[in-house]
Amino acid sequence: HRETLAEGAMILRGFALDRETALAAAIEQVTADTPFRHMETPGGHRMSAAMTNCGELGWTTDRRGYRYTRDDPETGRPWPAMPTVFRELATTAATAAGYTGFDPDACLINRYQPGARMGLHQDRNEQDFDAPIVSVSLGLPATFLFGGDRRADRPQRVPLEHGDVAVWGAAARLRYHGIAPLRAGSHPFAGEARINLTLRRAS
Ligand code: MD5
Ligand code: FE
Repeated sequence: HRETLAEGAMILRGFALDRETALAAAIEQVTADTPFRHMETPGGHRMSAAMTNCGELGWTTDRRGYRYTRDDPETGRPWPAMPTVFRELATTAATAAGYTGFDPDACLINRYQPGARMGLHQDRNEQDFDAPIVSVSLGLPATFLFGGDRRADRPQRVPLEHGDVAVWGAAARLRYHGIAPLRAGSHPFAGEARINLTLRRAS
């Protein structure tokens, strides 16, 4: 079912569950080719979530800054193609949330192990903010921090579970957000981890 968090922000509970098997195979295929790694922030900190990408563009960070690249900086090879199941799930979810014509060219895959977190931030590295962002939660549950238009706005705590799909567009596209430190546990889909797919139109 569909839950509206705020203007432009919607959670489709369990929306990814009927594609679980295909999603697991696609994640395995991408990460076997292009493994998760802990990237470095411009400030010199190692990110606690491990990341990899697929699609034409991949989000990366290092000492030089945050950006999208066509090639994996670790290997110089293009990021793996975006699996059809990712693209179809993203466009179907966007449509269900009221955004037609979403055509993602970038999928960031985040892996959170117990204790990993993501501090409050905005997603601002994309060319235009008109396209929504679709995120797919898999494996261990997490507490999503849904902030406001300013970093200082106290975030709302929203539980996200395996199979939930969130669509962030319009007025929610630039809200501050993050993930609280992951609690230890085990889930049949991903073992002792949460995996999040973040599908975006970067260019
Ligand atoms: C995650 N990832 O659960 C989240 C899912 C990231 C990131 O935040 O940048 O890798 S995406 C959540 C999101 C995106 C854009 C806007 C809003 C939330 N929002 O308005 O709250 O690993
Ligand atoms: Fe984000």
